[in-house]
Amino acid sequence: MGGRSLRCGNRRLALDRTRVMGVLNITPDSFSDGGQLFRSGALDLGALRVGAEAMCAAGVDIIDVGGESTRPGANPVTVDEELRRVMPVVESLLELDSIVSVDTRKAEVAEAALAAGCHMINDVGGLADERMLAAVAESSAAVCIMHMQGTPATMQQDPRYKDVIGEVRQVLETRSRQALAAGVDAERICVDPGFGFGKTLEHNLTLLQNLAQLRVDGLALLVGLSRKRMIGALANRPVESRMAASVAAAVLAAERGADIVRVHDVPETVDALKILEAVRQ
Ligand code: HH2
Repeated sequence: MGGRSLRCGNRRLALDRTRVMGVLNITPDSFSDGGQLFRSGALDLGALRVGAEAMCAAGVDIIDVGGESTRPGANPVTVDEELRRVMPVVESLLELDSIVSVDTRKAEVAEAALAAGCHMINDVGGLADERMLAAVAESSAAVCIMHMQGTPATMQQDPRYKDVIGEVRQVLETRSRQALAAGVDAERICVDPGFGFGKTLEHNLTLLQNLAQLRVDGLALLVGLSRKRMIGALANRPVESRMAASVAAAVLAAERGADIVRVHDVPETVDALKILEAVRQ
């Protein structure tokens, strides 16, 4: 069978249309959905499972489980705490039909998740942890390499670029070529410009306007704009009222070449992308 696809362990995701990655944050402090899955401090696995099943019913392609908030100013969590949050959820979700991704910057968390059978590692650190590349290379899982300037604690203090498109592209090119050289097949790699990760509103808009230039070596392109600060700034909406603007942003990103959009509002985004698909030539 021809056509582009992303290999995710024993699954293959055809990239013949824009695919949807649904966010499942296992964090008490994520900026838009933090805390909802914690009841009196303990993780509510039942509620989580119901949420994940609803995403599957709505047509999600990938569920992205994250145990550390990376919102601007967020404090890092320890490896043990991240494992405690993420692993029971990964094990539960692997019983479902979806591709399961783990959003982590830590090689130790990635190693445990890969050993449990997760299909993808979403590394917002862009392979900054030295062992991350080896962990992914030894598996057959997919990896998302995201661009971030600085670290979540300080990244929004004073982000600067001479040429934001060129610089982001350069980093994605370098890191993905390192992955290729380490033995990760091209069909297992996605790249992501990392909207809001060490970027001003102007930087984010420049990246979105020129998204097509961020396609690196034919690799899959993933984009996360959902409910972010830039969406809030443009629509003048607090975080709980950013759904419509986020869906619009996802459609625009898809039209400009995103293969996968990472979103909180799965049913609405799936519907919106059907309209785009119907008018696509
Ligand atoms: N954005 C966030 C987290 N992970 N991964 C990729 N590949 N691309 C992104 O743009 C991206 C990401 C931040 O959003 P969210 O998970 O909603 O918030 P928090 O980091 O506070 O949990």
